[in-house]
Amino acid sequence: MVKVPRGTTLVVGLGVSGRAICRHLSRLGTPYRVVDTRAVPPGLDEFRADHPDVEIHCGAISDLDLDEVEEVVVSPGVDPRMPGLAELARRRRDSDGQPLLVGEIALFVRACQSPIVAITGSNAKSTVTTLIGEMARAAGRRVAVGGNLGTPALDLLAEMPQADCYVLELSSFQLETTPCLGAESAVFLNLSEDHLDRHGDMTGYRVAKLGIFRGARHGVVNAEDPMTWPETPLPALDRFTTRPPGSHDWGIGHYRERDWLMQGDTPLMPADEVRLPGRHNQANALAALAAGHRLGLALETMCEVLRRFPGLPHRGEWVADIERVRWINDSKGTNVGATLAAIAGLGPTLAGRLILLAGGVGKGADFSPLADPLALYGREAILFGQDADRLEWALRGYLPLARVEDMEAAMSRAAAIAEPGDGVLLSPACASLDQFSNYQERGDVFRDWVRRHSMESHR
Ligand code: UMA
Ligand code: ADP
Repeated sequence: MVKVPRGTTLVVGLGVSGRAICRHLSRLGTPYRVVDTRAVPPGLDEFRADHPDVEIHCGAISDLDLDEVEEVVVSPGVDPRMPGLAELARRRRDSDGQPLLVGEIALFVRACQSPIVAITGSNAKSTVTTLIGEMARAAGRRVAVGGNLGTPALDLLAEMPQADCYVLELSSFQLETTPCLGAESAVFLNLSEDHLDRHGDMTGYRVAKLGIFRGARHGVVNAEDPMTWPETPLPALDRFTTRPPGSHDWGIGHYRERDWLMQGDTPLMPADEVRLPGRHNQANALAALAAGHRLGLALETMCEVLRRFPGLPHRGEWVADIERVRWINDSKGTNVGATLAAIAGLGPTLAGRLILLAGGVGKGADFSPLADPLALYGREAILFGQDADRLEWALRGYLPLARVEDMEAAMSRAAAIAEPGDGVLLSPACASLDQFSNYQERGDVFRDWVRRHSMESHR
């Protein structure tokens, strides 16, 4: 057994977050070692070259003697219930009684001097995080944006130590290892099935997400989704809905013969002037407004951002219209809730029918909620990847299905069967890791293929 000496911190994982944790500890001058359960973690040689003095153990955590370890800081992709960690996760430090095992966000909270706006939910985290960041920037604030999206949280502290506020997208994995976040505003957008392979069931998943409210001074929750509501009262709470709002809520009401975003009975802007398409994105806009309002950002400035923000790549991204067939890249649709929103957003706008490209790693989800909307709008679902069988069982009898080897074959088939007025939607309801490095790569492959196909059709 390799002993981790007294006073030494153990970093678990050498991925994007793990390397950011190491950089942070190096800056603090905290002695640390690294373990990664993979035989060859990505970027190992580069890390060794940059940190020649840091000891790295590749292999089982149970190979280490951690009796005297100072603190264990786990990467988000590492399950704190895994063998070797589960027992540590129950222990407290002798020095201050704090949990012995924490995640990167606990270190962030310890070091951060400015207000934190935190955003979680099963879907729309990145969109709302980016919107709030853009709103704060437009209002002249020095704002740093990152977390589960973009720059790892701990690197933000080094890049922008004097930020007026930090806007962080946080996953359930990050929240479950954060003892007290203490956010100025904590936004919980929605909850639908995801990551059940890690959290066991919806209760475990929700409990992890509720960690966003620990120590929060203000919350923003979805009035239509009680799963997002905190279990214990917060000092202040805002609610958003896509229905006419209650007196203090943010919602959508009828005014001058149009739908408007409203705060209580005050109309803010016509809903169809929000540049992001679909009702789900209007909900996202309202959540961002509520959090921005808490920060004291002017409503007018925030509405201007909503009028111009074009959305992020891979989230309902329009790629091309080819011979009157619309191709949409929603590769970030990695769970059933996101794919439902994409179908509900695109389906009613098409003159023809929708062709869905789906499949990959299902993470234990139930795919049956996709059946009815696909029966309503779908021409065919083209299925590929590890959980194609499970998708097929859930959808059989509701619309025509095709099974193909991979996404490229799915795109060829979609091009062959699409009729003018149809839409081809890549919204896989699954993670990509069986056939791609990540959802970005999957979306890039889709986008490149569609652009090539578009050029060929113009020749
Ligand atoms: N792994 C091991 N052994 C280890 C360490 C990691 O097998 O010792 C595996 C994990 O099980 C996982 C993979 O390596 O399959 C990556 O895990 P990681 O914790 O090293 O991941 P990072 O590279 O640090 O990236 C993480 C987030 N990934 C996860 O939570 C899985 C990134 O979110 C995030 O952008 C990054 O930190 C910066 O904070 C990605 C993600 O998919 C986009 N997040 C999930 C989601 O959005 O649904 C939660
Ligand atoms: P996250 O960071 O939570 O994954 P993103 O903003 O990246 O969120 O969007 C992820 C997926 O969720 C995309 O496929 C997007 O089209 C879809 N989506 C966006 N807003 C909503 C919403 N309010 N409800 C459900 N799905 C949504």
